[in-house]
Amino acid sequence: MRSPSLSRTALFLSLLTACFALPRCAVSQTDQAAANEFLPPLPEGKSWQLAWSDEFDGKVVDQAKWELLGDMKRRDGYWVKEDAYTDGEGHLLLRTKKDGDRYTCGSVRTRGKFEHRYGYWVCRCKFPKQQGHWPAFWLHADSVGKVGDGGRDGTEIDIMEKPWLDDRTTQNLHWDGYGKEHQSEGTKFTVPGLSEGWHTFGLLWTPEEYVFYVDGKETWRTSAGGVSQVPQYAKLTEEIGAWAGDIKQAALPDYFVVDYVRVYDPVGGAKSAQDDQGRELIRRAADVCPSPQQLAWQQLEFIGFIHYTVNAFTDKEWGDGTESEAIFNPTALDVRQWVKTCKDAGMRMVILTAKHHDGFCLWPSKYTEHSVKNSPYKNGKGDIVGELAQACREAGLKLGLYLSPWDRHEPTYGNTEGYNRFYKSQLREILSNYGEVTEVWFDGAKGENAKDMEYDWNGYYAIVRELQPNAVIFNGPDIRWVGNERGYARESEWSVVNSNGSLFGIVNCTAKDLGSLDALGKGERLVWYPAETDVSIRPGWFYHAREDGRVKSVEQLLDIYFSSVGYNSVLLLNLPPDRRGLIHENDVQRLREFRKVLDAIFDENQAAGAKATASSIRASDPAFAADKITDGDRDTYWTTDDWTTAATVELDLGKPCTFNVAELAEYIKTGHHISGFALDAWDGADWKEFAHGTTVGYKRLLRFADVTTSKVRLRILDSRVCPTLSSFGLYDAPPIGKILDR
Ligand code: FUL
Repeated sequence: MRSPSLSRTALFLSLLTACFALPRCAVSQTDQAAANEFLPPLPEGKSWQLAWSDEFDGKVVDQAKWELLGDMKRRDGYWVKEDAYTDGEGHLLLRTKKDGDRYTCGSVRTRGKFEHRYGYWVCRCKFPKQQGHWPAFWLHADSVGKVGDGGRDGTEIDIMEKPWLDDRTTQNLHWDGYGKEHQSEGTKFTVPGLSEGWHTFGLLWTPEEYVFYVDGKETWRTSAGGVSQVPQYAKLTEEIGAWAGDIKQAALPDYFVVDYVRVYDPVGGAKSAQDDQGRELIRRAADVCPSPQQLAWQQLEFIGFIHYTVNAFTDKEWGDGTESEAIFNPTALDVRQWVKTCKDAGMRMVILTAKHHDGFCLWPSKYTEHSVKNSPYKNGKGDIVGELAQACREAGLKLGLYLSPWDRHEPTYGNTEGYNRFYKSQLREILSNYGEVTEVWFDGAKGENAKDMEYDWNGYYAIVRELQPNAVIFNGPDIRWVGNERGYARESEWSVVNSNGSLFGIVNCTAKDLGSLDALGKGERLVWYPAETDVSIRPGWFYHAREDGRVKSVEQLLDIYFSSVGYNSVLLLNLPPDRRGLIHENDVQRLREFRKVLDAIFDENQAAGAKATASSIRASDPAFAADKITDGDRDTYWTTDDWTTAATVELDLGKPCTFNVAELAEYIKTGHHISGFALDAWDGADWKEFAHGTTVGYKRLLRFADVTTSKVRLRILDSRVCPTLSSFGLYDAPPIGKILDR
C-alpha cells in the first residue's frame, strides 16, 4: 500500500511507533480506528501489536518475507515466479496469463521466513474479473500432512478462497493430510458487493478457536480439528482449475491484487502479564551459558569409562565389601593398553573407578587396608590410579576419577560424621596426588539395604572446587546423568534446566522433559546443566567372560553415538578390563571398527566452504554472516538480531552432492537457543524437506535416506532468542558393511 503524501499505512505505523516508544503501551483501540483497521475485540486492558506485515511498498516482492513459487505445474496451469510482482504503487499483483499453450499464474508464501502461531492475520485484496482461476489467502504448515492428533499438529486454514465471479466466498479447514485420513470443515456464503473493490479477510486464531472475518464482520467461528498449535506460514495464491470455470473463456491477463498482509499479537492486560512473564522466562533461559569448564567438557564429546575392581575376579557387578584383597591379581595389567584403546577410538578422557561400591581402592589409600597395597598386584607396590594418570598424561588424554560414596567395606559407613570424614579424606587423597583431574564422578547408587546416613554432598563438592578448580562434577553442580544406562539422550536435550534449589539432585534426571518452557516452570533457578550419557560396551559394567560374545555391535554403537553425541550430550563409554588387566580383544576390535566407521562417515564435509546466505544477519554485520557456518571455524558463527527467532540459511554446494547425514552446531558459549529446524533440498523446481529436528545445542546429528542436490536450505523454525550456528555439515555415510570390508 502506498500513497503520495502521508499514507494511511504511514500514519498507522507512526502511531504504532509512537506507541511502542512509551513503556508498556501498545496500539490502543482509538489509534486503530485512526488507522482505519478493523481488529477483533480484546478483553479489557489488552490491545493488538503488529508482529509482522508486508505493505508491498517495494519495487519488487521482498524475498526476505516471501518465497515466490514456481516454476512448477499446479492443477490445470503452472505457478511461475514472473507472475508474482509488485506494481510500484503498494500492491502485490498475482497475474494469471496465457503463455503459449499453457496458463500460468503467480503465488507466494512465507514458509521458512515467517512462521507464527495464533494472533490476528488479515489481508486486504481485490479480486480478478475472469473465470477459470481463483485467488486464496491461507495458512499452511508442513505438518498438515501428519496423520493423528487432529489438526493440532498443523491445519490448512483457508481464510479466503473465491473461485466464483459473483459475491460468494468460502472459508475452510483441512487436516490429517490429503489422503484417506483427510478431514475438513468449511463454510460458504455471500457478501453483497464482494466482487468489486477492496475487502479484508481476517482470522483470529487463539489456542482454543478460529474466528473468521470478512470486512470486519464475523463469518465463522470454529475449533474444528482441535485448533492448530504449531507455527504456520501465510500463502497468497492463484490457481487454475475447473472449480473456477473455464479458463479458455477468460480474457487474460487478469489480476488478484493484494494491498497488505498483517499479523497482530495481543499484548497487555492480565493474560499478557503471563505472556510477558513467558517472554521474560525465555530471555532468562536463553541467557544461561556454560562455565568454561562445562564448555571444555562438552568439547571432549566422547570419553571412556574403566570399571575395574575385585568384581572382575568374583564375576559380580556389585561386590559386597567382604572380598579378600588377595583375589585382586591381574597378571598382565597394562594401563597403556587401556589408554591406547581409548585414544585410538577417539576418546579424549578416561574416567576410572578408583573405588566402586565394594570399597576396594585401586590406589594405596592411607585410610583403609582394603586396597591394592594388600593385593598380589605388583606385590602390593602398585597404584593403578597413579599409573593411569601417568599414561593419560603421556598420551594427551584427560583423567577423570570415580569414587563411590556407597562403600560396603568401610566400617564407619552408616555413621554420618565418621564416614563423611573418611570419604572426604579419600577424596582429598585422590584429588591431591595425581595431577590434573578433569571430571569427578559421584555415583548416586546406594543398595536397598544400605545403612542409613547423610552424605555431605556440599562438603564433597567444596573439596573438588578447592583441589581441582578446573574439574567438572558429575551428579553435582556441573554435569547431570542423562537418566538411563542404555546410551540414549533425549531428542530435545536442553542444557538449561530449572534447579530445585539443592546442589545434589538439581533435577530429576530421569524426567522425560527437563528443558522445555513448560518444564522450566517459573524458572526460579535456571542453570546450565548438560547431560552425560554413560553406557557399557557390554551388558555389564564389569568384565565377565560369559559376555565376551555380547560386545555391542558397530550398528548399536553408532546408534548410541547419534543419540548421545548427536543429541547434545557427551558419550561416556565403559570398557571393563578383564582378569589379566587388559581390555579384551573383542572390545578392542569392536572399537577399532567403530572408529573406522565414524572416520568414514565424517571424513568429508560436503558443505565446507559452501556459499551461504541468510534471511537475516545480526545488525547486518558481516562478522555474523551465514558463511561463518561453513568456514570450518567453530569460534565464528552466524546469528540474527535478538528477537528474530525464525530465519533461513541457503547453501550453494557448487555442484550436485549426495549425503545422508547432517550435523548442526550452535555456538553454545552464548547459550542454548534453537528449538526447531528443518532441512530442505532444492530439486530444480522447489524446496523439498528431507529432515527436521527440535533442539540443536553443542551438536545435533541427523541421519536420513540419500539426498542429491546442489542447494540446501536450513530453516530455523523457532529459537528462544536469536539462533546461532557455528557449523553445519553434510556427510555421505557409506553402508557399514562396505566400510568394514575395505
Ligand atoms: C551405577 C553403579 O551402581 C554401577 O555399578 C556403575 O558403576 C554405573 C556407572 O553406575 O550407579
